[in-house]
Amino acid sequence: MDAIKKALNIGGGSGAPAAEPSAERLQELKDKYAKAGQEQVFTFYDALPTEQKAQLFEQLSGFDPARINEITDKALNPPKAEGGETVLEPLPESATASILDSQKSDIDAWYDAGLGLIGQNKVGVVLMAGGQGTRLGSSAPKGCFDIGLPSRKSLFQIQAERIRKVQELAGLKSGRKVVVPWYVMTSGPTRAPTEQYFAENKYFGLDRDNVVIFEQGVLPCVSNEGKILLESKGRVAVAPDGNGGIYQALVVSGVLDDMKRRGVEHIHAYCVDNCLVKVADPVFIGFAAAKKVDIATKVVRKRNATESVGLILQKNGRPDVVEYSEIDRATAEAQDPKQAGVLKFRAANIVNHYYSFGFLESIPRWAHRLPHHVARKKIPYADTSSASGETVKPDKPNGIKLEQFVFDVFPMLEPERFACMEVRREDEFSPLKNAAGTGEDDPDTSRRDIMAQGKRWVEAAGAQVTSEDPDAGIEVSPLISYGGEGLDKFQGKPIVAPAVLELE
Ligand code: UD2
Repeated sequence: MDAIKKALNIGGGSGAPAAEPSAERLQELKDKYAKAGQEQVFTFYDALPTEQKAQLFEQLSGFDPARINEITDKALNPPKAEGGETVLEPLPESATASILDSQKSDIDAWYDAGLGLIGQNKVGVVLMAGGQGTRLGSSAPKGCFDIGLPSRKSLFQIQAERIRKVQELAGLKSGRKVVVPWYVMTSGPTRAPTEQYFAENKYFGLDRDNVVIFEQGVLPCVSNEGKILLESKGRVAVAPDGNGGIYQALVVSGVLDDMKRRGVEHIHAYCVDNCLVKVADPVFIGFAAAKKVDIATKVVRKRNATESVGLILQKNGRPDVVEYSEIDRATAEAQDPKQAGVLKFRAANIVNHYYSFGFLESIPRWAHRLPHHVARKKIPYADTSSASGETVKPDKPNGIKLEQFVFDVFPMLEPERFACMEVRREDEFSPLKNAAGTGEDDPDTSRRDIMAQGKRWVEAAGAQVTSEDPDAGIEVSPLISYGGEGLDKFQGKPIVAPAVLELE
């Protein structure tokens, strides 16, 4: 494991209680940082109390300053594509299936195959829940958020119950006990509150042994001049290393070993803030397994040219994603030459990915090559130019956070090892990004979309839904239905919306 950690340049300490270093070990570390031009991190070291000396030494020992310089330089000056210009094209038809125009027989076949794999305990789920949800304005982990459903269920609870339901459906088919292990990736700020929330809610009825909460890495924040920032006199300013940190975290945390021990062969990785997410979706798993790809990704039709989503496309012949924060206006607004008024690049990334276990086993070979992106931020810092070293709260971006993007692994694949599935936005994507009242991607739109879906499901099953408010919806517990199935008992039944249908 140490060799892997070294290969991956893992940040973070060993977890052992911090001990004050010997004079020679301290000098060795000081020389290492001075050689990288980062000696400012020791500015206040000598005046620190012993405990803080030990903690700062421990934290600094977890980073390689030369590597931080290299990452920062590459992130600020990304290498140009060899051969000059970058060619962007929509993904070829061959790499894309669409639920919107697939044969029902194909979809049913994928569903059966996927449910069969789940029934053989070959499917695991990884939840990316390390984001800090700053736009939402809540300090709690996003998965704890209550979008105002009649049941008051949180996103975590909804997702946990979908896992319980898909285990039950697969068990009915396979006739055996089915376990879909749930690996929840957190970050420094979200780990403790997430663990506490799961424990308080008794893992929402899941077996505690099949819910593994692990933590992604952190990276130091860097000033606009490339200097590692201190948050206070005895602590480096750090930030989670982006959802692309999932790869090294899967290795270092032992999650990959746990998957291997369980015989997991197919992994679904998804974004916490999508209330419609089909966790361990049998159709998606069956589709990807049938195509024998290493990675598959779900997309929805982009809402408009300015929607804050990454675009799945082909870049220089390889599958890739151009993130919304890095796309140029011309590309975002380009029209499809064959369909007037339709965006040329319209396959919107929804952080909903499939991986073969075999591909994830290759992580140690390439994770250190995954690029870092720059987020310019206002980062509170201890002013090393002043003796007091008090923490300054800047009023404009004074530095950068370095983060990896989960989809940056796509270009490593030969096109035939990658597949894309277009799904219906109203059935599979309603992200919670903004605070209530924003009118888009906020708690109200989440609640509206999930209750509208439940209403469609029960009406399709023959229920007579009435309501004073035509927009009133119905919340259908995931424990009653995973994707609209099993609602026959509501045939002919009158239901007044808004309503919640829950297991007795
Ligand atoms: C993400 C996608 C964007 C689009 C959009 C749709 C990436 C890099 N960008 O943008 O293309 O699909 O979502 O909703 O995926 N997370 C971590 N650790 C981190 C940072 C994020 O686990 O250090 C998780 C986060 O908890 C969430 C997911 O990654 O589950 C996406 O993070 P975000 O909501 O901050 O990403 P966003 O909306 O900028």
